[in-house]
Amino acid sequence: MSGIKTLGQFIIEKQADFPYAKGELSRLLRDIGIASKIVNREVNKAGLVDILGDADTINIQGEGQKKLDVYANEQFISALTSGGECCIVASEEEDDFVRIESPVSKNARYIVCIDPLDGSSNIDINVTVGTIFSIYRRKSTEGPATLDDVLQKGTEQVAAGYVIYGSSTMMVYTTGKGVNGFTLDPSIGEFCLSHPNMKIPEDGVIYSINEGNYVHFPEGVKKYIKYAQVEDKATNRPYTSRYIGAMAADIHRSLIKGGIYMYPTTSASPKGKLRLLYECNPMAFIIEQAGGIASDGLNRILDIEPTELHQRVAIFVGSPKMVKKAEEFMAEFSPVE
Ligand code: P6P
Repeated sequence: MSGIKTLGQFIIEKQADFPYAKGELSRLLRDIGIASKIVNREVNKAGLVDILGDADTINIQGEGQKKLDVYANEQFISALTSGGECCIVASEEEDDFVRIESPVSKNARYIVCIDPLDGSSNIDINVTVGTIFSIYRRKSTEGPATLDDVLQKGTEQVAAGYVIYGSSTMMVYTTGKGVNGFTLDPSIGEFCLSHPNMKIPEDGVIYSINEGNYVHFPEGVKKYIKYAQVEDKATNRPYTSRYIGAMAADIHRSLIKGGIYMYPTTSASPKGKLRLLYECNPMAFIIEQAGGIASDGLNRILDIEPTELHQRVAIFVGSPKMVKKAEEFMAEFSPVE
């Protein structure tokens, strides 16, 4: 395999970046990679087996669970359990955090926060979905890990990543030393390095938001959207609007082409819709590592102190120039009292 570098080879190679690493984080990342390949196999044939549609269950978010949501959640928890490096999993699909009790995990030092299948309503229409994960080191040193080990600020993450199941399946992750992207080569069943050292463009011409919520947006967001739509060739406006309905895919596009993804507060989601621990923090870590910005319109996402497991926040994330412009409109028209 001349010139091909697999995810496993890359992880081992980069382990040297962490002089005290004993391979635990490397093993954890590989476990997530394996579960992603299993989920990918089912996502790719979702239309052929009875795994489409609703699981007739509701998650803590009050959202109907798709069968594939439940399946993906089971696969990641199973991989993390057998891998032995994770002591707690906090999942969008679980009401409470899941403490991993297994002989191999008794000395596990890592916490994984995960959205196993983000944007799963896209499955039935064959549109991209994603997995988003965040990895922390447990803070407690004795006894079973607790909720305090999970509720850590985004700046404490040791790694974060996403998988997008789209026209190809990609994993993009960071361990705090840049961002690298891997594309799954089905012919060898390996994620191969395809996007080394990813950097987000400083500016862009694509904005991504669910404009169906327009009437309920903060005034600053409304003003930004109108700014994006005004003709001004000097600043490449009007911008283009793109919205896939899966955060990982919309943010991946911004990472490649430049752009901004926004999910502000709305009447239905007065604190924002997206979850801090397993959607906004990991995506913020990745985008900052690629040279971008992620805030709630005012505060840096990674500095937000979590208070609850499924805490929701507003998010403005992407190319620095675009996010800063949106923040200016928020400061002027929707100042925080
Ligand atoms: P809406 C998917 O449910 C998700 O969490 C993100 O991936 C996505 O960007 C957003 O919510 C879609 O929400 O309200 O626009 O359908």
